[in-house]
Amino acid sequence: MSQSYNFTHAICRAPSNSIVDGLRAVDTGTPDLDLFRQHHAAYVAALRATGAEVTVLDPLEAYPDSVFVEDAALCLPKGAIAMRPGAPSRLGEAAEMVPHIRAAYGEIAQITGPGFIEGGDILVTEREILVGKSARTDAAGVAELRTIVSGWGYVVRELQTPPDVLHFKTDCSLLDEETILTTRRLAASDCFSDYSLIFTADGEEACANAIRFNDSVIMPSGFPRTAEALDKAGYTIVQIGNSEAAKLDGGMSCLSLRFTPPG
Ligand code: CIR
Repeated sequence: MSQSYNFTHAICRAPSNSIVDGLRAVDTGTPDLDLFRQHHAAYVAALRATGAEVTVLDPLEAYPDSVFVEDAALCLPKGAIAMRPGAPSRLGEAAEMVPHIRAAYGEIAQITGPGFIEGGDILVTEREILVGKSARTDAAGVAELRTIVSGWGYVVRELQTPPDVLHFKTDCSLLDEETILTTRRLAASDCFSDYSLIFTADGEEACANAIRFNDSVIMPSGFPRTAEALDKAGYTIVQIGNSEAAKLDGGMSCLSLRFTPPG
């Protein structure tokens, strides 16, 4: 069974009223909180439909972006690590996540700095952990992660997130042991030369952030040509509305921590 996309558990966090103040690269309008909640509920339902146990944490008003739980922690089969988000307004989200990952894992590790690293920059495949440096993740953050996880037997490969792309996984997703969904601009750096690739359709780059979760590939709705390509390739596609999270540069991976607790 593949450890990189088969999971028994997930942690999500309900969107807070303060989400309207969430970070965004370009202002394309204020997220509609009711619609955000509907999309979030559909997302949680899609995770649960695969048989996983999904915990939905209470909203955190002090952290407008805290619905994007992926950035606060990394959960691996052999251990969990609290991240150190590079966005100052998000730094405290890691400490908020600590008790929840500790409840699942017992002992956990923590990135203590001085570097920064966010979960959105980390793609875990069956054989390695790819980390893209970005405006949120620096070399010192990657180095500290490497020190922690190499003790658990994982290999870290440091890469570069393309300029003006928020996170490494904004532009790619794992589909199975050998296959990655990616934009052409990210793949152009040859970072995936050892993998089979499926490219997002031209003009549909915004759906590169999907997740393989058990038997489902959960992707944002509104990207029909990429959805068709994934369907033809044999994946079971579940499409979820993402218009409101997208206003805050969020997508499918950001909304959950996915893991199988050890033992
Ligand atoms: C941020 O800028 O941090 C949030 N508005 C969006 C975070 C998206 N997270 C992710 O891609 N892992």
